[in-house]
Amino acid sequence: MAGAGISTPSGIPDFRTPGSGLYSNLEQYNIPYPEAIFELAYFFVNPKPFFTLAKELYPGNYRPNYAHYFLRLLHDKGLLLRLYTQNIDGLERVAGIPPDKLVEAHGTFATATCTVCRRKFPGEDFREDVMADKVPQCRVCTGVVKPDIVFFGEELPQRFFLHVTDFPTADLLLVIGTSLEVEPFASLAGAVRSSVPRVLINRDLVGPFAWQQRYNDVAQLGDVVAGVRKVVELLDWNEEMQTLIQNEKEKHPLGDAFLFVAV
Ligand code: CNA
Repeated sequence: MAGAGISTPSGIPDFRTPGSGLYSNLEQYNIPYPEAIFELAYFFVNPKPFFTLAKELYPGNYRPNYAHYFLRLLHDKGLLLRLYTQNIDGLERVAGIPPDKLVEAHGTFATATCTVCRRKFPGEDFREDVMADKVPQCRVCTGVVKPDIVFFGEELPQRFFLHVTDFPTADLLLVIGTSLEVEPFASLAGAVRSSVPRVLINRDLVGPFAWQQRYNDVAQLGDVVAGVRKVVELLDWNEEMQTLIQNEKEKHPLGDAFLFVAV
């Protein structure tokens, strides 16, 4: 289970970290209260603030970091049952984790839907509009097109419910970079068998790690990248990580400053 904390090392602010988090820096969005940016009622009146954020997070602006590549390595080794992420930055895909291994629980910019006629489009079709600060419109009915990001009160994607059965079959749960404050995602941490170790890698204790610890829970507190690095060292996967990251660097020779930040 992953959250915004795996992407802060890539330069994307999370929500709740005081000072740097999005909730402390809302002036640029000109919204009455933080949640308004993800509320449908507000969006229909004023979609601009959401599209300002969308412009920032649209795929292509940021690069994955060490934490994403660790998850990719788990996949390469056949050890990743599923990656449940709350992130909407798409960096798991960019890191090479195939979409069928992913549950993007709070949606994605990879696709978008017309709010009027419900036609679906590839998110890429609206990149130009979003980058030009234009609210994207449906080619067919001219309705506002909303990227498939889950707003408050909207149903989670089907895949969330389809793969929830992964949890009782897992034999290790990693919880990385999340405040575990958003439901129903947060409760999934309780859905693994009680004999299954749960490993939290995060700046602080969160969710059941704070209030309902199990005897076999492990918490690696501090910076996400440092925590993941420690796990990689314990597993003796240093070399494989380096090779993977080096190969990725060669694939993306330009514009990957953030990859280097965290490596
Ligand atoms: P959150 O509530 O902002 O919590 C982030 C957690 O990560 C906190 O516990 C932080 O202390 C911790 N954290 C942040 N950076 C680090 C770091 N470098 N090292 C260690 N710990 C760190 O975010 P959640 O994901 O838990 O909340 C769910 C929301 C946030 C979802 O709906 C997302 O869509 C939304 N979000 C996503 C992104 C993104 O896609 N990158 C960015 C901002 C918010």
